[in-house]
Amino acid sequence: MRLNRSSTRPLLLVTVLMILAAMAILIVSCRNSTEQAGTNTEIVGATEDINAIAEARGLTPQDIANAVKTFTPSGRHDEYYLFASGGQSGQVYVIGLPSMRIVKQIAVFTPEPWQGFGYGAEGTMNVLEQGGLAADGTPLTWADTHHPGLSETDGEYDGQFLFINDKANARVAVIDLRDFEVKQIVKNPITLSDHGGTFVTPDTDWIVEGGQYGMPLGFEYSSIDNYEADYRGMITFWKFDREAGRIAYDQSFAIELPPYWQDLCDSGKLVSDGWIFCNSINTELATGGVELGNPPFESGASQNDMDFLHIINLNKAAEVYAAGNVEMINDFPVIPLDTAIAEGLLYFAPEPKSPHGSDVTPDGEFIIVAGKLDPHVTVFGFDKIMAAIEAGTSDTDAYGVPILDFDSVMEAQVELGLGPLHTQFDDKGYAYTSLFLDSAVARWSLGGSFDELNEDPPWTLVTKTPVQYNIGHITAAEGDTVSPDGNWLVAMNKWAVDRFMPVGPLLPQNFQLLDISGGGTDMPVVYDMPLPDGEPHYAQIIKADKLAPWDVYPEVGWDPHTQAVWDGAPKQGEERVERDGNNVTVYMTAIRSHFTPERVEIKKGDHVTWHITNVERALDATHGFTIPAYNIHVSIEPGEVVTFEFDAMQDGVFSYYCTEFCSALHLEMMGYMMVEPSDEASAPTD
Ligand code: K7E
Ligand code: CUA
Repeated sequence: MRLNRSSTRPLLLVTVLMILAAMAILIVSCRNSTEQAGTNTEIVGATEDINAIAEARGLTPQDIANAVKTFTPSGRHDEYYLFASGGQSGQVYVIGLPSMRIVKQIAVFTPEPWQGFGYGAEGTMNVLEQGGLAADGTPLTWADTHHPGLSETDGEYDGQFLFINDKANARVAVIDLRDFEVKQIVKNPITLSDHGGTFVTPDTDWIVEGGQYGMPLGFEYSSIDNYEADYRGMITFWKFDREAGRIAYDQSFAIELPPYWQDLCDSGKLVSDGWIFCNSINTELATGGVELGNPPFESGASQNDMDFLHIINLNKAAEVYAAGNVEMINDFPVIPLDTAIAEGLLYFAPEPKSPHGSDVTPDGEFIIVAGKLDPHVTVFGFDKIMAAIEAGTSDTDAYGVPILDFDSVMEAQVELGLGPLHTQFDDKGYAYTSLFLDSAVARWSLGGSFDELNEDPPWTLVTKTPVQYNIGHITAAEGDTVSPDGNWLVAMNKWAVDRFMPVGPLLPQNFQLLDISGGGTDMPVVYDMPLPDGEPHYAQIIKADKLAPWDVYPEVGWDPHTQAVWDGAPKQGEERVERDGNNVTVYMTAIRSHFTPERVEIKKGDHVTWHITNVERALDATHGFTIPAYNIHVSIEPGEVVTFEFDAMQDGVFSYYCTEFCSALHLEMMGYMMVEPSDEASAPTD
């Protein structure tokens, strides 16, 4: 069904449209240069007169060019998937590029009704419960998602899995890209907040979850007066079992770190494969207390000119873990800080100044750390780091971690502007860094092997494009791989301010698409997209043809949580209601436009287990199912079997029905669950 993207027809069409657009530009700019925002002229009917439309809508030549670059006609698919964190929604957005159309929201950490996630369906309830319990004993149902990470093979996105972290509760989720559904949530057993995740190693052997705020590992209480002695940072390495499509909890481990606030991490690649790099803040060990007359965190944690880039030898750490050289905290293996130092698997390099972002270049040779409170990005050379480690150092921090000499590991510093945060890469030897305070994207030239790819001298700022406004992350097409594509970049702006029609005091985010295919100073914003959710920190962009999602589940009776057929799934012709004492089991099928059975008669107090198989094989023939008053809602995609359980605590008549408008007789796709009152005084029935 998908269009052949290598066909020349779209190209031809684009060329023709470009020529038409260019003609329109000339005419519009001659006639209408003073009337920029005029939208008074009405466009009547299906005119193909581009000049007239442009004039009527007050479009500039640049607007028309941008529109032509991103417009995607009905039925044509996008070239890229953008997987964006859904921020506080605890979910993931799937967006097509270059059209910037939202195609899906994947429920991850938060109940989501349409997908029937967290409203009874057993598999989804299990995933939520597995994700840890809140203080009151109920499953955590929200998350602060930050960094989605696509699975990789040989340093290239492979389109199989997506991981994402929850900063608020230090959790990591696994999404299977065959059906775009979350399969697993792991709760970090030793700390409460994370940030440096999720990042994967080049073959997805490990999923990195770096910590954030210092705390006593293992959730023990200790007064904040004991911060230096009792509080700690950490980094966790989750082993990924690709075959099982799950994190192997019992093959995973953590490293104890000083109680600095570890921030963003990245995996080494190619030459630096096997190493992990995390920036940090609050090496001051500030403990706040502005109400007591102490400096507030914002200044207390920003005193030092230098913080510490954490340089971790992951391969060596894995050996130390395998040798059992660990301490158990909450039954989870942790390499103690002293061991990490003694085994030479942890080093620091000074980094200016309260930095944010740590990004490894596509060749693995350089690590870019953005200054945040310094107008520079600092480039560290991996070979220089290795040489400095080899040469040894006597300098250590207060915890005994060796500190490498800044000048001997620093390759370059590039002044970009105010508030540099995150860096991405292209195929032309450029790096791109978001500038939060400047509200801009900076393009700058890399050195080393990248030097030959463009005309610009190495390590220099080439151009800046203003964005609207307060940019956080940027993400480039295939931007974290060993071979970025270099055509598109999305600026993820936190403030929209005046970009969209007013919607009250809570405004959307603004994702802006930048065309980075030209070199030099050519880097226009071509599309603004409001994202009606806060606050998606990061996203990754993958070539669409790398994914092979299922159209429908492979076989009827498919359990998405085992990714296999379940033998017990209700089959057509074998639908029934079984009773065993107070336990009732319903075997139901769904097909346009009826459920079988259409009557389920039970008694108050029964424990009900209900299975429904959607026996459809047609694309998009999803049925929903709800029982009023019982807060049950499931989505049953073609082939899928869903199970839910409940206690029939309320008697009465309940009309269950299909919630997806699946056919002309969808309204008739219903049935009655009759719950007969039972005599409370008598013994349980049967
Ligand atoms: Cu800069 Cu969580 Cu990656 Cu937000 S983080 S922007
Ligand atoms: Cu099935 Cu509506």
